[in-house]
Amino acid sequence: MRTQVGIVGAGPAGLLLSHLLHREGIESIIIEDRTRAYIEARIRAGVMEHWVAELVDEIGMGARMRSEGLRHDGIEISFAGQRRRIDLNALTGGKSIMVYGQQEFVKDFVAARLAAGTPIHFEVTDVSIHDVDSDGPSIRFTDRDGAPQEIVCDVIAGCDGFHGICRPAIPDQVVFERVYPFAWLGILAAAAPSSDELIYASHDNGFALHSMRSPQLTRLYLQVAPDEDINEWPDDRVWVELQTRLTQDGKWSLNEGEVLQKGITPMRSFVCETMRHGRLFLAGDAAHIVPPTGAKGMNLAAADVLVLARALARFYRSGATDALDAYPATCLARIWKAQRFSWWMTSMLHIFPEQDPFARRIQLAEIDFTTGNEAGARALAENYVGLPFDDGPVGA
Ligand code: FAS
Ligand code: PHB
Repeated sequence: MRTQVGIVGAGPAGLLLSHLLHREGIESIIIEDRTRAYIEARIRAGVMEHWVAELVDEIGMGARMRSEGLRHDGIEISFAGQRRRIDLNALTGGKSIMVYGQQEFVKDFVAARLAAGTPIHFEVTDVSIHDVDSDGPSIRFTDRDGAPQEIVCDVIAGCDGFHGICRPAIPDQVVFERVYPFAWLGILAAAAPSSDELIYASHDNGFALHSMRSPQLTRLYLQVAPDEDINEWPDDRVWVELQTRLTQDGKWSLNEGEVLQKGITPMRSFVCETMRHGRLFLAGDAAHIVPPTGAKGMNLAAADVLVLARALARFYRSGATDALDAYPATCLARIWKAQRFSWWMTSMLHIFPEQDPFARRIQLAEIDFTTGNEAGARALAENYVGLPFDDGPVGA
């Protein structure tokens, strides 16, 4: 097969990139190692930054998001027996977040790509990439019928996530990593959300988060040990701990319901700054991972592919490679700010092993200042709804 851009991975990064390229008249082919049903059912991110929701509207993909998604103008933080609201809308000149599950985003974009005639090869195996140092790189794989296939293209977009095969193909990577001493146990419950907005809770037992997916579905998370055995957490133990950590102000209780999904996600900060090698460009989780406390993962993937799509459009229009050459630096300016914010939210709200009482008092003081002082609250709000795009490279 021959195309302009070969995309490895049909997650938010790969699907959005293909859609943005299509609008520029640039062809792509997507390969995905899971089934369509699997990727459309996988429960992951829940929060879209303001500009991402606007971008989804601008590219004609906002109908279901606007009718089924939940626009939120604030979030709440629960600590030291109280709950305080961060008025995102007032603090950011009218911006908000959109709560719309990543799996819904994936469903919308898979349908749109297939309807537009973009080939998506699901259930591929034995994927390898070749000649990325040439102007004719290729992707080889076995299709779901067991036939060997090859895509010859101008550019390969590595959108295959943290465990994909594209990043390992890059030599001499410049990598930064921090693994946190805890994980998140997440559940999806058939229960009406107990609050209209998200609640981030910092309790002496650990962090907890109340989120949602619809008026009938609540999404909840608990901080647990990094090597936690999920079998140690039967549903009733999960609910008891969620009630303890989230309703510490004593003025409400959490609606409980059937647990439809339960899983443990490890927490790390990871950046591979070498986001480009020849004609291979990494985007999204293939290049970076953030702890989900700041709700940045999917939003960073969207930012990377918007930069890449614009750079590819410039290249195909004029032959100029300057924007492609600047791709890593342009993305890293945003990536590192999102990493900092995610690290800060995580450090402020989680209980660290062997954390001494002084450190806990400092945490509580930081939450008190952030939620009680306009400057502190605005700093959180601006980062949470999504910073404006800037072009300055980090640490050049
Ligand atoms: P993705 O990992 O979503 O997509 C990569 C795709 O490539 C996958 O479909 C994969 O099957 C495919 N692939 C992998 N290897 C391949 C190969 N060799 N060939 C072909 N295809 C291949 N973010 C938040 O903001 N909030 C959250 O609550 C949150 N929860 C998460 C929970 C889990 C368990 C995980 C793993 C991540 C979570 N994230 C969360 C982060 C997540 O939302 C990512 O940021 C987002 O999926 C990034 O999108 P992509 O870069 O497209 O990567
Ligand atoms: C979610 O709804 O899954 C969610 C929301 C906010 C976060 C992390 C996850 O910070």
